[in-house]
Amino acid sequence: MDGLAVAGVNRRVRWLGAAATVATLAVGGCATSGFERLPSLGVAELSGDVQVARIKVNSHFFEPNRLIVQVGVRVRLVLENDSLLAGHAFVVFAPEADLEINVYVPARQQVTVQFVPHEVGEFTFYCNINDHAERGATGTLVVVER
Ligand SMILES: [Cu+2]
Repeated sequence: MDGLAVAGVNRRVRWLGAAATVATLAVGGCATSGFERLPSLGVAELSGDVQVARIKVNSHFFEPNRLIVQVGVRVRLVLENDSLLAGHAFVVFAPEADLEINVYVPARQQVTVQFVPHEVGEFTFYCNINDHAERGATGTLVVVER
């Protein structure tokens, strides 16, 4: 029973990965247009009883800015800040889903945060440093059924 459920998720994950690749190729030429960034998709990877994901934090964006995780499974999220000087934050404020994260990532460092998403849904994440969120440093954590 469990094995079948995991296989189904893996199939969906691969499909999403392929869709993300196509989308990235299609919009490659518009990367510096200054318009709102299109979604880039990340999917947490199950490793034993945790799901592991990585997000790059920047003054203008998160990469990926749409991260899919499974409900009820611990997430180990590695936040990488490649900025030379600017610190960034990764903030989720969704008390209705028992999900509150506020992590500071200093310049040129990476910080790992762990949490368990308890509710299915879509939750905004953003950087609360200066005007980074207004400049595009926002994204969506998508919590899906197992
Ligand atoms: Cu920032």
